[in-house]
Amino acid sequence: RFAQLTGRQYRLFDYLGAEDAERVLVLMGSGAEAAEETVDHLLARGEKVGLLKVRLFRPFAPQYLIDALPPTVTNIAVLDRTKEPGAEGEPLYKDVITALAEHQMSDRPRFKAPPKVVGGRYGLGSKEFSPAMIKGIYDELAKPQAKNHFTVGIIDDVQGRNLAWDPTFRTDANRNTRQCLFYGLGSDGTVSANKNSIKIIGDATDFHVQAYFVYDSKKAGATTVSHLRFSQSPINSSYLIGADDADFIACHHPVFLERYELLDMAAEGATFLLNTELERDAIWASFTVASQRQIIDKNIKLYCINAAAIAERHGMGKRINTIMQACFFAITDLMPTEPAIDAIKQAVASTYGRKGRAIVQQNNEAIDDALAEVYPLNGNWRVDSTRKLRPPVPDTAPEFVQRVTGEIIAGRGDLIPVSLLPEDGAYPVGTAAYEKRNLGQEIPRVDYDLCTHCGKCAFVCPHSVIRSKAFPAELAVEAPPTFQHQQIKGRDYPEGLHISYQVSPEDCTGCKLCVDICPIRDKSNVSHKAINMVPKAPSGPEEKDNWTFFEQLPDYDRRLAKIDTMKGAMLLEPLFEFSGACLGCGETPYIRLASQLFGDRMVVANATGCSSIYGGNLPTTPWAANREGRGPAWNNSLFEDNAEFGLGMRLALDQQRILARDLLARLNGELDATLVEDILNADESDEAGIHEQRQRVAALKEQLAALNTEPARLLLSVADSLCKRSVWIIGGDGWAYDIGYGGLDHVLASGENVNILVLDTEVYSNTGGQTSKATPRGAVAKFSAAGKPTAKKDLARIAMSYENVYVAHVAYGAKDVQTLHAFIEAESYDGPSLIIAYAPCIAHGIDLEDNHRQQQLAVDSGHWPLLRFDPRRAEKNHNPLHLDSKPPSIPYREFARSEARFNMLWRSHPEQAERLLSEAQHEVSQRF
Ligand SMILES: Cc1ncc(C[n+]2csc(CCOP(=O)(O)OP(=O)(O)O)c2C)c(N)n1
Ligand code: SF4
Ligand code: SF4
Repeated sequence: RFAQLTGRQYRLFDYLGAEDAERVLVLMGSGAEAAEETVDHLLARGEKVGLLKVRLFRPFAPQYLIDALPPTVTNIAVLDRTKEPGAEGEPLYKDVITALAEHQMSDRPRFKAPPKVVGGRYGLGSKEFSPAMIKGIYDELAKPQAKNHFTVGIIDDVQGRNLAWDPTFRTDANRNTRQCLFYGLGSDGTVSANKNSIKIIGDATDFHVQAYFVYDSKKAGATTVSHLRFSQSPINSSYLIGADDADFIACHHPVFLERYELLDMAAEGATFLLNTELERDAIWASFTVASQRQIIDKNIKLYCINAAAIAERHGMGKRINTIMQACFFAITDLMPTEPAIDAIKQAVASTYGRKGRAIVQQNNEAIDDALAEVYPLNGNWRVDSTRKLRPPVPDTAPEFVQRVTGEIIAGRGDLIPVSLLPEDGAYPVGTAAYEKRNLGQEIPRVDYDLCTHCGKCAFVCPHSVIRSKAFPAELAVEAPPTFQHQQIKGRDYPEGLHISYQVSPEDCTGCKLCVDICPIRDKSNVSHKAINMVPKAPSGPEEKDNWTFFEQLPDYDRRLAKIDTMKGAMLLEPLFEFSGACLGCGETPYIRLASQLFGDRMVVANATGCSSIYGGNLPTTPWAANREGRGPAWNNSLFEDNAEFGLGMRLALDQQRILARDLLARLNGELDATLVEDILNADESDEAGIHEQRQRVAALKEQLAALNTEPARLLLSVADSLCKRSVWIIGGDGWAYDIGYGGLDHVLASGENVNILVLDTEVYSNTGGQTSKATPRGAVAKFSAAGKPTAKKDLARIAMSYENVYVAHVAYGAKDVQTLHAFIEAESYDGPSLIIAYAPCIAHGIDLEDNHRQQQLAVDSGHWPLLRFDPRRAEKNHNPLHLDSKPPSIPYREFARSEARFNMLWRSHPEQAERLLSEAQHEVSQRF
């Protein structure tokens, strides 16, 4: 019945191939499709090969497997898409070996001689599994002694387990398929437009269609590549489009011409569609030498469009997706243009209809303009460019960054040999600094005539792009001419000490939040502030030089910085920089702040969520080390066990410290007695104390190295634990309120000295905005389409019930100094601390340019009271709870109606929206 309904029928094992096959592949899953395509190709050339697809793995039915194999088989390769550490073979391989061995021992074995079986791994580490690789495996099976326990796709130059294969091998199916590639910029709509195109063509024509979408986990500015295939026959090509294969390539942003040799992917006679703002006669020169050569050699047809101008004209901002989609249909002959355009317009109506007719109208007009304005670019071309690809990382980067990180950034990660990868899995830090994303068209510039050095701009920058440093004026004598600096203001700092607020122009995302927060305006021109956005183009190169100069200036002595003031705290170097979070993300400023205050002693357990993604976004990480090589140690275990993971870090560090102190006492007679005494009684409650202890421990290590006895060596290995470490357990509300809550509660109750930072976006942001117990009543989120009917869980109140937990509720955009003080107090508290931090997110349906305003509204409406609960105050008979925000000054409605997550409900369920709003208002009033 299933077969009748779906046209698909499965046996426990499906055999395909020659009846008298000698070489047979056994595997399961999607890779079997590419294998089928390869077998068809080889059979057509008379090769005696076969393929056994495993349809049911457990329970495993060995007799059916034996029956399905051709009796002529002599060599079998069993492929597993897994690596089972500690086992002598992978699971399917071992099952097949056992089945064959048991069968051979039976009364009537089916095979004259037992077939030789080898096992191999494929497709691990996101590696491709292509017909060329599969052909390589069949070739290996033809050898008298095929390699066992091989890998395919990985360049294993350490154990030499990889098989050789010919990357130019193609199947007949590949030649009979139309293959299209689209390069888009993350969140420009390219992927959704292609999903729609596939649907249109699949519905309207008799083509079989297929699509793969490749992108990394950066939240903004990533490259997306859509691989679309169309064929008159069913498509089994379960792999990406390869070099020289694409019949159509679209480049949706000209920046890709500098990053990738896109035309390496083009087939002979392919079509190339370029979105460019350049005039016709300037376009040819914008290609690299290699691209120009490819265009000529492969007879590539060029089409161009200024989609950005059309989008701008119709008020669509950067959304060029429907424009480029219309061009795709206009210049390819996959289906007649007219019905395709009708279908795109229908999709526009159903996607954007809810947002209003104006948006639908804008898109429709832009589509019509696209059809009128896309043009072929012809010429008597010759190779005359001098352009080359921009190197993915600067040539000043360390060797590892150039040979590994840079290659991954450039999209050549699959070609990195095993020998170049770190043996222990530890990756260098601070690598996001090499990945210049150049997202901002405008960058901020400080007006030093107005600037009061308040530090607020550096405090709010979600990408740690604008920094401040204080330095003796004489160090700036050799500064580039446009480098800005002036005497630092305020009684706390000496004459001759200068300050500079400097932007890294290539890392700025142009989010404008630094300008938004600046409180100082020019009285004669109120639109001019002490910091303003200016176009990057003219000043960019100078600012780059200024940044390079700024970077080499020494950091201000941490012992002298007044870290409880905003200005002082912002003089500390951030050890979390240039993350790939969304532009204007509300989470990252909290993490950056912690890295500034405590980064050189931080140990971080990070729950899975946005913060683990932008925090450990291979190949780069924003977590960095300072000049002395000190920086946060960071790890991500799981979503659900993060609190326990961090507690384990604390307990391990404490055990090491106990051991070190014990050894110190035992070795006292052999070491400088005063030094031992001072180390054991050190006060590390401030930066000066921490600095002194580090110096003492450095001296101790020297003495221990000279001693060279067993206890001395043991103490040397744990001596660093004698210095203060600050354990941070970080994650989102989905982790803290829901999935990791049991662990969180356990850690709060443990009394151990850990700091927990909850980045509360009030939804599961990383996976697209699902409801959590932190979601406020009335908000629409995934799983709460009719508005969340229940109240937000009061995590702060639960934590306060323990009495010995430091608790803070903060919102940096509403009261920055309260946030700063909460972080300092939390870390200084010798017990569990919990900071619940309000973090506006794209999932709130707001423009993150309004991030600070939304935080203010949340606080002013009473939705997000600011508070600090410090058990140390109770010990002095004071109220431990300190409310840092005033009673609500605006109705809850004013906050709710300013965010689409609430507002949507008034459109879909107006009565429900009103009811939930009044319940939420009641809740707030009750709370105060
Ligand atoms: C046990 C488990 N379930 C689900 C997931 C998938 N997952 C990864 S991140 C994430 C959402 C995280 O949300 P939150 O904790 O609120 O952090 P945010 O992304 O908002 O910063 C989910 C559901 C997972 N990794 N592990
Ligand atoms: S515009 Fe945004 S990214 Fe750039 S410096 Fe300002 S706050 Fe930072
Ligand atoms: S928390 Fe929201 S704004 Fe920040 S990176 Fe995640 S999805 Fe983007």
